[in-house]
Amino acid sequence: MDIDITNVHLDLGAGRRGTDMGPGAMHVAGLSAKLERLGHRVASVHSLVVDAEAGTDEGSPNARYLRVITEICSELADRVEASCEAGRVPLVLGGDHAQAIGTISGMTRYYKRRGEWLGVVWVDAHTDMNTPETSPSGNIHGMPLAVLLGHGPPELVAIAGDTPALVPEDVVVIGVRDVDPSEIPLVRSTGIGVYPMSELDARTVPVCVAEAVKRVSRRTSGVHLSFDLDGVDPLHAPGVGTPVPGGLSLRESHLICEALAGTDVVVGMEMVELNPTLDLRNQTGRLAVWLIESALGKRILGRRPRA
Ligand code: 5AB
Ligand code: MN
Ligand code: MN
Ligand code: MN
Repeated sequence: MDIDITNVHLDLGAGRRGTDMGPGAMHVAGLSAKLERLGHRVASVHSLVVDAEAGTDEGSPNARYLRVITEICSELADRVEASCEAGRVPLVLGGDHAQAIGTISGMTRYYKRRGEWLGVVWVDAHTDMNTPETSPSGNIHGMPLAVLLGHGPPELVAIAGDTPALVPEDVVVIGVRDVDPSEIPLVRSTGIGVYPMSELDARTVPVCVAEAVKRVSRRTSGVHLSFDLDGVDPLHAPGVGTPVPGGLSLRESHLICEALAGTDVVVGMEMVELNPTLDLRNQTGRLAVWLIESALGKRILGRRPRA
């Protein structure tokens, strides 16, 4: 694969500062060298930063920093769309999860234009389906999936173009264990696929993951993995701003990545919500890189031969 890395130095979508340093921590953990060792080529590395002046304008408390988040997501969407256009794989390093609005809108602009669909696997402790009307915090990182399905601030929805980025049947969220009562109606009415931890426990992770991958690949031209590190149990991923106990184990997290890599459907990936100020000796940063390797083809007994 030819990979375009974009570092998104954004933390204004979250309630806690520090995810803007996430990309640096993943680079310190050796990301580029590890990708090259897998046989990929890092075609470019580019950084996006928040406009310093706009970053002081919090705006409405129901959608904090909407203006600056719209700006950075629009820029990100342009870059990602260009990567797809050039046949390269966008790898976006976060940054808080609001960035997914830019990443996924950019990707689906490319697919929609060709009359094709993009599948999304969203690993997360949360469903990220709030809108300014339902959000308990006003933090936009709790809203990106709603926006990508066409709900929420119109300027964010519009980054995908005339129609919403995603269709609910092409979306699954895995690892869920903290949903706000106020966002449940939208989760239910849209009909996205949700795998809460309780269902993963009852039906087993491999069965659910296989089913989830099948759902998002059924009619799509490729799958994007939006990986929120708080999906992983805080025991293994302490460096996140909104930790929730009872999450995915280390191996279960890899299994999701390996299952996607194994079916050759991955066309894009983002790793988000890494907050190095809360991490322990870059433990979560190193895990993030290891998970990216798994999603992009790493195998314990060597790289799977390319077809
Ligand atoms: B994350 C909460 N639902 O909306 C909200 O980390 C948390 O991108 C959102 O999944 C967590 O503020 C957003 C309480
Ligand atoms: Mn999230
Ligand atoms: Mn989360
Ligand atoms: Mn979080």
